[in-house]
Amino acid sequence: MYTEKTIAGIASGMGGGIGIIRISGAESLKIAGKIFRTRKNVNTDNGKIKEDAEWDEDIFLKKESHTIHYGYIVDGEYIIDEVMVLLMKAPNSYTKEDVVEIDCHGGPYVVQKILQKVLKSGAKLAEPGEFTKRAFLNGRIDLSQAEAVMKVISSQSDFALNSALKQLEGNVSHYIEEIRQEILHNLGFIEAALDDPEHYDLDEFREELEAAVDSEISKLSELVEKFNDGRMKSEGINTVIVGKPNAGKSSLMNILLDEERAIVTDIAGTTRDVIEETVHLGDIVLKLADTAGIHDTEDVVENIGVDRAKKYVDNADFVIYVVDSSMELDEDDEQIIDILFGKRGVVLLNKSDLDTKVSDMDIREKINWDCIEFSNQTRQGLKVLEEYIQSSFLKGEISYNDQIYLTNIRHKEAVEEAINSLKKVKETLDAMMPEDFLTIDMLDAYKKLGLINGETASEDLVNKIFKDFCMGK
Ligand SMILES: Nc1nc2c(ncn2[C@@H]2O[C@H](COP(=O)(O)OP(=O)(O)OP(=O)(O)O)[C@@H](O)[C@H]2O)c(=O)[nH]1
Ligand SMILES: [Mg+2]
Repeated sequence: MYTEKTIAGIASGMGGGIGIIRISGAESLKIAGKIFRTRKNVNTDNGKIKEDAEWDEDIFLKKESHTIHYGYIVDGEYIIDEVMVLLMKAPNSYTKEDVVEIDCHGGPYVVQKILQKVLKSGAKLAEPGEFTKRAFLNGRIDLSQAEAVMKVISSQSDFALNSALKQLEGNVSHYIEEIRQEILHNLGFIEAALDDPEHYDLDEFREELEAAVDSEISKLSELVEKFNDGRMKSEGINTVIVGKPNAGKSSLMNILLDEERAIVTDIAGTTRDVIEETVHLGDIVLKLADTAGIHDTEDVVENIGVDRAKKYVDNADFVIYVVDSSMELDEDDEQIIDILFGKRGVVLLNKSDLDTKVSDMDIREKINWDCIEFSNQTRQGLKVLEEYIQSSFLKGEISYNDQIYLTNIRHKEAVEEAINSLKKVKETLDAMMPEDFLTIDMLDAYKKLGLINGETASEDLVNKIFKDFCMGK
């Protein structure tokens, strides 16, 4: 069992009606007992504790696990707040340690004051993610499940929540673990054959091994292939709005957001930095970025914005190219189209409410993207655009079937590295190289996959992962 100092932190978000202070560790029941009093022990008229009343600080040590106790948190002779105290004794708690949760009134001042009192009574302030880290170190959940906790918290769509919950249940770890066990099994056979060539014939085994490695590579490759799909569905589609100055990009951003988020003026070069917002379109989430109009300019600030816009296009899953169709295409459009090649996207022939000078044909001569006649003013084409994006990314309905999705880049990288090692195993087999070469690469694949559930993760990696957690989790 991983034992460390008792930790405490605020587990609730700011501003709710109820605040939660969580304490975990061997001292947590004792600490809570010190600062708690029941109704009998306080005088609510003057907000003080009754001096003559007896108090047993070990009260919670004697209470059953999973019970709730009503009373007051006190500081010296004064009451701080009226609370409920929840006891979850080891090992039946989030961290597998003794855990106490204090439910108090949700005001930031009161919550902080109780936390300070808990800290003064012997607990240490929890680092971000430290509760979950203890759950991991104490073996209650594995690393991929710990990461899923954060995904549940940051979910912004049904798909995200659903895949995070499945990961939390351990479906990613189980799937990977099955493949690991297969590798381990084969590895065991090779080692046995090397030790005892009389009883194990490796030559016969080669074919079987090759087939096994092929199937492992294909299962893992499928995970990698689906990664982008899973990431987009779960975290959102990185969507970038580009175009020349004054084309109507910020106006489009505002319409999609349904609020006046970006500044819109008739002055070219209004948007200078990238503005990012999240938009929900039915089941999908767009991470929308409005960028500075791209054109040749001497203006230093504007130029930085233009460079930034280009970088966003590089990383985009989807690009919305806004063209002011009331003006002829020019060299700046050529420059924009150059950076769009190879990307996925759509062209909006904007300002269709004015006299139009650009048609789909003019665009199609230059880039093979679909065009939508559009107007921010009359909202012509808005529905078409929304449906276009949805149908481009949702092949059918988003389904919540049993498919395993990797949505974490760390997992994807580990899988890719394992695939590389397995490919080396195949090369060794094909080249009829000595068997001990096989074991090195197979062991490597086994270890790489072990990074996902944390079995082979270094302390540094574990610390790095939990650093990104929120406070109190
Ligand atoms: N008639 C008409 N005017 C539009 C339309 N869309 C935008 N505008 C106008 O065009 C001007 C520029 O709009 P913005 O949305 O600021 O354009 P932008 O592409 O963000 O421009 P920069 O930030 O300078 O790159 C504003 O005066 C808008 O009111 C449209 O569909 N029809
Ligand atoms: Mg703008």
